[in-house]
Amino acid sequence: MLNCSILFLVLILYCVEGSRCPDGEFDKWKEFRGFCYHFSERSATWRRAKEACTRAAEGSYIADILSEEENNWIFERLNTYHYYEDYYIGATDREWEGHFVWENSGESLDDTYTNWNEGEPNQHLDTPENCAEMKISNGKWNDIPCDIVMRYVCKLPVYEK
Ligand code: FUC
Ligand code: CA
Repeated sequence: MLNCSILFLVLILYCVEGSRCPDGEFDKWKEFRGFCYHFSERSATWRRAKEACTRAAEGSYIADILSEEENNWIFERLNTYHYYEDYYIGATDREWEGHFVWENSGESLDDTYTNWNEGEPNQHLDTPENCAEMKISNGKWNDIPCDIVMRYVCKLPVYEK
């Protein structure tokens, strides 16, 4: 009987845990290790994307990526959707050229995690490339001009509501 109660509680907890992310405008948010992620249907400049992420849910922001596991999970999700588009992430060096930081925390990428594509960031052809995207081809990052319009990833801590 005790075992049954414990199983029941675990089931309830699982159900509650399974629905901790908000409903998105288009897609539901997906949960991974304590965070909810939203993969936008709409496209926007990096600044608009950042604003859209902030508006999407209380406490959400344009995604930082802090580990290989997180990067792989996001990459897999993007591939699962088969959108075949690159997505903005929350890294920028618009304040200090060459010094990429995460928008939400101000932390330097060099102090957290980086997954730049080979040769990146490269400030391609001297165009200012002050924002970062995840490439759908390999999950690696590229610096690109912030006024390019593309989809974006938002992130929201599960417990911050
Ligand atoms: C590589 C990137 C640039 C741009 C170009 C098409 O050179 O470094 O950011 O995406 O390809
Ligand atoms: Ca680049």
